[in-house]
Amino acid sequence: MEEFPKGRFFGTTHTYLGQEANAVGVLSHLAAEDIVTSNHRCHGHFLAYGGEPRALFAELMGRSTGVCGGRGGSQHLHWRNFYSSGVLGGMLPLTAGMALAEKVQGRNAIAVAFLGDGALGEGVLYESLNMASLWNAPILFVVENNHIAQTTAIELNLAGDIGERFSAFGILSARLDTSDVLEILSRAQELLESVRSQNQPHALVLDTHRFGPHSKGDDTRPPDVIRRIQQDRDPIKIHGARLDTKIRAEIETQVEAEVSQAFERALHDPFPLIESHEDAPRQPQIASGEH
Ligand SMILES: Cc1ncc(C[n+]2csc(CCOP(=O)(O)OP(=O)(O)O)c2C)c(N)n1
Ligand SMILES: [Mg+2]
Repeated sequence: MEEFPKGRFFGTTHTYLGQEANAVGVLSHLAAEDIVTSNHRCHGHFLAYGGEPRALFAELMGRSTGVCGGRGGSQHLHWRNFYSSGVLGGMLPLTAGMALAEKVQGRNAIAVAFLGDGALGEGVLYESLNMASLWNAPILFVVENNHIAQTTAIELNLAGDIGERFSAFGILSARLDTSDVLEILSRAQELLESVRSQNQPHALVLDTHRFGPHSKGDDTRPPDVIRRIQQDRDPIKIHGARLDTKIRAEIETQVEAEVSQAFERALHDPFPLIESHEDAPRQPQIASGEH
């Protein structure tokens, strides 16, 4: 958010501040062959999946070492079995297809699809739920309900109940209103085990809060509302309070150093060659362990 106005990133950006417990709690249980699909708010999902901070920064900066060789940008990340798209709801039918393909081919992989409350207004979601349920595709749909879609509060755009949208298609759903990563971790574990063992879709609705603006400066919420959620619903504060003060400070120093180093290295990485356009790399060009 501080670097954006300096013109260092191309395109746009959507931070995951305030929602970190969701991706960490859910993705901690995944195996390497499992599939993750994500949306415009994908940076946090990508990092929780195990993506390299330097590759993410480099992608934002359009560098050849980026997640997609600098050509995808902030919203379009593909690495290993992680896929994101900025088209709201656009990944959901693809997730149904990918999960079904894994099942038909007799592999044990499952899929996790992240979507926001705003995507509940996309018709393609309901076609995807219908197919996923009918064909028993092993997917956990994770709705990150931060109660706002861009600048529109949920009260202004959502009729009815979120869980009932899933039960209408015969999909079981659970709902959690928490920013505590441990609560999400244990609930997600149960649901993912059930998706895997029963080979059918489930949903997890997480009531959460977005700390930053939708994108870069577009926040219409009153400052006192933002202050209150930052005070009460910060996953880092909630989980950090469990740690010994000294250990926490050490972890924070180490993480801050890793992030600044990743940023600096990306800043000095090369732009892709025009000639490489036909043959754009699909994997980060950073050797493992070098971050
Ligand atoms: C098909 C489509 N329509 C509109 C947009 C513009 N857009 C991007 S994000 C967004 C709101 C998303 O809200 P939500 O799903 O609640 O996710 P959040 O940003 O709150 O995480 C909109 C309307 C888009 N990217 N794609
Ligand atoms: Mg939202």
